[in-house]
Formats: sequence, structure tokens, C-alpha cells
Amino acid sequence: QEYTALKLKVKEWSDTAKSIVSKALPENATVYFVPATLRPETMYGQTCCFVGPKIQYGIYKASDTEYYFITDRAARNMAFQGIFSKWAEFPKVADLKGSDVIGTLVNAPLSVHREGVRILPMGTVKDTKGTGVVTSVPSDSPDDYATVLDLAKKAEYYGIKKEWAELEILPIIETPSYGNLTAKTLVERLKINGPNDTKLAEAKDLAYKEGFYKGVMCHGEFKGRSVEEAKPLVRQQLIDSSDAFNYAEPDGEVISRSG
Ligand code: ZZB
Repeated sequence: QEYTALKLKVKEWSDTAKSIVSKALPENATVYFVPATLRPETMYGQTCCFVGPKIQYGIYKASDTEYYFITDRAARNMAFQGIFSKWAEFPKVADLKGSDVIGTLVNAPLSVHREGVRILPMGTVKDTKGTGVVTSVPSDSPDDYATVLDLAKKAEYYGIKKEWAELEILPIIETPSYGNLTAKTLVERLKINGPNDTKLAEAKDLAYKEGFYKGVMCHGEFKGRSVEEAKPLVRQQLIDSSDAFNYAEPDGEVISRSG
């Protein structure tokens, strides 16, 4: 699986993270949350970024000044893809749980929300896939749409500010079957009632297919072009500006065998 890994620069840490990070990192260090995505063309629509609140993460030294917030598993994989400055080395400078970083403000490249987006909890993030960090595009990802609705509804329970989950959801891609807010349309049509609804798998499948084969960009530099055309162009633009890099998931690792 070939992902685009996006670099979301930390602008302001949550209080818990701040006390951990200030002891562990040099003052001039730049830290990025690094979500892995298959949909670089949707990055205009990022409204927040998810971590699994119970997942264990690390901050890893990628170069002299740059550090990545990812899972241990992802750091190990990256170290063997020439992403870190020394081959096979992935020095960890801090240990954090997802819950420690909730509320952190990050800059999301290309997002219409230039003021930054918040790190928020998502119960369904898998620590066995990608980097364990998931950028949220509720216009085009049904999982993300269901999660931000739930977060806003139960903000107090999740220990977040309601407005962090309520950034405006702008149309990015137009499709013939689902209009310009594919995820909202699918969540409503399939009567999905929350982030753990099993119908989300079907919604995701439908959204991927319709978006890729019939989607047309209705926002950004490639407005009017098909998603199929725009995808590699947006990806390359993000890589050229050093806001992203390619990250490959080794085969087989996510399959757990029994018996
Ligand atoms: C932004 C985005 C925008 C995504 C969209 C999807 C969609 P897949 O297809 O199963 O391989 N993701 C990445 N890592 C994780 C993880 N560890 N746990 C849970 N979800 C994860 O999944 C790849 C997609 O799943 C990634 O692409 C990421 O969300 C999420 F409009 O990034 B995506 C119809 C989907 N649309």
C-alpha cells in the first residue's frame, strides 16, 4: 500500500503534551503529526486530525531539526525507506499516548482552515495501519464525518471543546451520485448512526469508487479536473513543497493469523 504521508506542523501543544515535550526536545525542534492518506486530493478539506486516545505513540528524530509524531511500527518502517536521516535508525525522544496530545493545534497543508486544526480522538484508529495518525476530511470520508458529528455531540464526554469538532465542512469534490459532500450524503442515506456503525465499511467503499472514477474537483488549483487527474498532481505538489513524502506499507504486516 503506497500512502502519502503529510506533515502537520505543531503550532501549540496541549498542556499535557507541552510538559512532556519541553523536557525531551531541543527548543528549536519542529514536530510534525504525520498522517498517512490515500486521498491527497482531498487535503483542502481537512478539519482536524485524529489519534487513537489509547494508542502509544512516540516522537522520533527524522533529521537534525525535524521530529515526527507516529507509532513505533511506522517509525521502524520509515527508517528502512530512507525517510530518516540515518538508514535503519529511528531515535525516539519521547513517549506519548494519544490522549496526551488531544487539543494540540497543528497546521494542515492545503487545508482551507489556515488558522490550523486540532488533534482529536477517534476510537477506530488502528495502530497496525499507516502511521496511527489520520487526517480528517469529513466532506469525503464517511468515517471522519460520523466521528466529527459524534465528537461535537458529546464534546464534554470526550474532554474537548465543541468548536474544535465544528470547523466548516466545505465541498471539495463533486460526484454524480452523492453531490458535493459525499460523506454526509452516504452517512445519511445508509442511516449510519455513529463512528462504530458496521455500515461505514460499505460507505467507505462506495465513496472511494465514486470519488475516484466519477469525482470532479470543485475546489483548489485543479478545480474542474477529474479526481483521477488531480490526485497525482496534488500529491506531487505536496512533495515538492516538502509538506509530504511517500510512505509504503510493507505487505502482510496488518494481517494477524491464528491457528
Ligand atoms: C484522508 C482521507 C480522505 C481518507 C478521504 C479517506 C477518504 P484503507 O482504504 O483502509 O487503506 N486511515 C489511515 N490510517 C488509518 C489508521 N491507522 N486507522 C484508521 N484509519 C486510517 O484506508 C486508508 C484511509 O483510512 C486513509 O485515507 C485514512 O483516511 C484512513 F476522503 O486520509 B484517508 C472514502 C475514504 N475517503
